[in-house]
Amino acid sequence: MRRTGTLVLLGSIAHSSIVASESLPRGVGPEFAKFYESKPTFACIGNPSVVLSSSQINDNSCDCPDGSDEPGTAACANIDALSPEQPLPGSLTGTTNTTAALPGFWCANEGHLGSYVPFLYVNDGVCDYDLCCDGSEEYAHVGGIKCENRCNAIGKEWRRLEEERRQSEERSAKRRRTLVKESRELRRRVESKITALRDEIKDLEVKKIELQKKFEDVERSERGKVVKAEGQGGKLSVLVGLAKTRVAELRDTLDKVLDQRDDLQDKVERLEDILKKLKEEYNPNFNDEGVKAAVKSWEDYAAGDASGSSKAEVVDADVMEILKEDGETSGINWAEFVEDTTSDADVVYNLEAYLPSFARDWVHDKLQLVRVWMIENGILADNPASTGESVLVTAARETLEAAKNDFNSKTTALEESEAELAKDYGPDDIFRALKGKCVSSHVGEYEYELCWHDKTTQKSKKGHGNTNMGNFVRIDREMADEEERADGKGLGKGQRLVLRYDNGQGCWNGPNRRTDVWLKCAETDEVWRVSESEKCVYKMEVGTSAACEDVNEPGVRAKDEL
Ligand code: MAN
Repeated sequence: MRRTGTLVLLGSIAHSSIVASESLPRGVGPEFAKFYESKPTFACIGNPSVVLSSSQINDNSCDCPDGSDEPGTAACANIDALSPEQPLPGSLTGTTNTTAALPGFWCANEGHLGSYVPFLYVNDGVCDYDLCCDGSEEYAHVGGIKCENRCNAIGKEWRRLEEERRQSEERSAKRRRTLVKESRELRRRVESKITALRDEIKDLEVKKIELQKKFEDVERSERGKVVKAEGQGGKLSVLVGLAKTRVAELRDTLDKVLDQRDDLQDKVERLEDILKKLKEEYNPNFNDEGVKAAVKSWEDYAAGDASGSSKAEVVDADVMEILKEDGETSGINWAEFVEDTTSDADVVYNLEAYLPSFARDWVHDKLQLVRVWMIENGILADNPASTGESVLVTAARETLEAAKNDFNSKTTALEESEAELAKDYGPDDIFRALKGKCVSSHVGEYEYELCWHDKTTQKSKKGHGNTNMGNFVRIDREMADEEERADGKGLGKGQRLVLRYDNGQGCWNGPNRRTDVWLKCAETDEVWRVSESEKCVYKMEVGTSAACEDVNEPGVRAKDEL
């Protein structure tokens, strides 16, 4: 049919009960009825100064400059905005400046929707059922044509399709509501994560200051500690350290006493020799009382010595054994005690080795705290590490570092969450629920994939690998101006959401690939078509319920309506 596809439903009155009254002239639509009330005269609608007799209405002669005297004929079709370009041969005005008062010939279409038909189509010998299902525009039966009234069938089919469309719209709206709900929940989770992180960071700030102070205090007090290297480990080890020092002192004293004894023994021997000599060489006949008494005392001393003393003899070999340096083969092997670095505290630490790895860090922290507490309260001895840093200082430093690391990672997580919350996820935050999900479609030699708020990809069906067509940047709005498609899978006319994906894989000798993803409301998410208007600049047309109108749930008032 010649007009199919170019027809425009003019001023459709979406209610079949609104029809022009019987008394009105043919072709007058309901909204113009008031101009045609039965009067002897008729004033042109757009030019009321031009007054005609009522009999001039629909007399097939265009008398009004705006054509309003011919609502039911094609006589004024030349000034009809829907007619071909002016001026036409026979045009009254000869200009295109005239504005037609009426939008067209009114077809009441009872049983369907009333609509206007361009005046040019009136009595042109063609049934225009798309606009005039009752066939009333061919009332003159030009060339014998008779256009039967098909409004019942056409109206019924239209209502069926309309019902289908309405149901689909409802399903789309329902899915949209589900997405909005999911998005709200996701937003709520990010918000509560942010609140929790802010609290934790605040606590960690305080904790960091406390731990810094504690670390400095511990470091200071540890620097002044006396019991260090010798007395490693627990109380036993301290005792061993003290005993070793004591034994060394005693051995030193014994050594000196022995030297003194030997000196004294020398002296005694020399004195005995003198007295022995005196006894042997003195003159008993010489009456010297002093010499006689000395000899007598010597004889008594010598007699006592010869009878043997009951005193225990100190055996030199034994003393020499005692004086030998302690080591593995003699005396006490101190190393057995001192070199054993396993301290009482280590026993506590070793418990960790038996734990599963996921619990180890947590338990380590707790044990560290317990251990420090025990050391501070004198229950455990401190255990200097090989670095020379005491365990107490190490523990304080590690706890401080752990708090700092925790603070830094939580600060980063907070920044990420705040940025995430500030991102544009479209009306009602709806794309938050879709983020990371993908839809794809086979077009030509490629499979094209759209991942919401992530990237677009061109996948070769011949196994040439995937090409990034852009990474998500932002959401824009643009006007679409395309014919509606019969299957509804097209952008149509009106404002549409456009997702920009930029900076994809570089194009051979060209810019980086980018994609504009145009969205139109649909029941299911689907990539309808992909085109490459310029090299490596792609346009994806996608149906999704995320792009549907923000319609409220039936029976539920929106907040601002209350
Ligand atoms: C590939 C595809 C095409 C693109 C050319 C550019 O073949 O990504 O879409 O036009 O590269 O060289």
